[in-house]
Amino acid sequence: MKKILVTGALGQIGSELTSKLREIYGSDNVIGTDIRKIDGQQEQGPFELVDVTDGKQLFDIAKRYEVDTIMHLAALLSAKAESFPKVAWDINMGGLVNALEVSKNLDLQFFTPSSIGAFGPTTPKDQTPQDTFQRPTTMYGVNKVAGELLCDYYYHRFNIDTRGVRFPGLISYVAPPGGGTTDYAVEIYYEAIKHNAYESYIAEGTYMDMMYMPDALNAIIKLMEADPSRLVHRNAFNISAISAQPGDFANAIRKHLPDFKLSYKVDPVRQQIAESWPNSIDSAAAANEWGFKADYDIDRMTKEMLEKVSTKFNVKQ
Ligand code: AKB
Repeated sequence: MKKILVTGALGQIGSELTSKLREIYGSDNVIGTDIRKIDGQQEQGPFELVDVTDGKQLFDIAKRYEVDTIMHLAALLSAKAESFPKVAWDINMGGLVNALEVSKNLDLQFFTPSSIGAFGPTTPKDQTPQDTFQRPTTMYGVNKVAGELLCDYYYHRFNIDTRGVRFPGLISYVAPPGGGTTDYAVEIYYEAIKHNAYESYIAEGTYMDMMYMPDALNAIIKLMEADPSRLVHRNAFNISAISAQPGDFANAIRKHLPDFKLSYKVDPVRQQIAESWPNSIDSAAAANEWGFKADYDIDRMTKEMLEKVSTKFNVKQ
């Protein structure tokens, strides 16, 4: 029986992952932790306040609940990390090494996400291979590459069962992302429902990889349950579903809201980050080693996002 501790459990991935894990493994077997509480969101199962930069606190909670797995999600995203690089280093690297140390000391299975942010301007832009140049130019990217290597290190050096994927921009309607470069692809749906218009901070024609949250959650669970003997790469698997630029979202939205208007007011910081990332990535290694497959393309995701966001705001489409 699995017993899983999730850090960053109230974040964009964490809030949905925690609920899904509770459905699969039972509410009492999933311990949500976060640095904050949000009323009404931590009541569905065990929840503890944990600051991941405090290694002892994380260790004590993991030990008290006798968990066998850590899913470490707590992190600052790319744009926020660019505004506060030293804080990002402390949280992203300090939190990761603490979570890996807890896994080593208690012999836990370990998951943490890397990102398309681990690539940089010298990486091949289209169908970016699994193994390629990684010279990112952002603090977030530096953290992600170092994190990928650190997870490999804990596997080789201490035999910790570390696993991970490189997430593209994740699109969801439950909890908002915060401080990412790909956040526009979530905001566009909220603004489409509220105002039938969106002003994009990412320029027309800037492609990035994206994925709908249900595919991301399925990927985490499938990778964690995969037969270890099949894993050649353990950490940082490329996974991909949708390669899109702002106009592609607008066109998909117009199939449901024909008068939807998209305009642009480019944010130079996030635009520069976006331009340093791939247009699309090749997920063949994930498909071959553990059967990764995405179910949602942009049209299927858009239909569902518009329905769910309308329901959330009680708007009739
Ligand atoms: C971000 O934009 O920072 C994240 C990511 C791609 O890692 N969504």
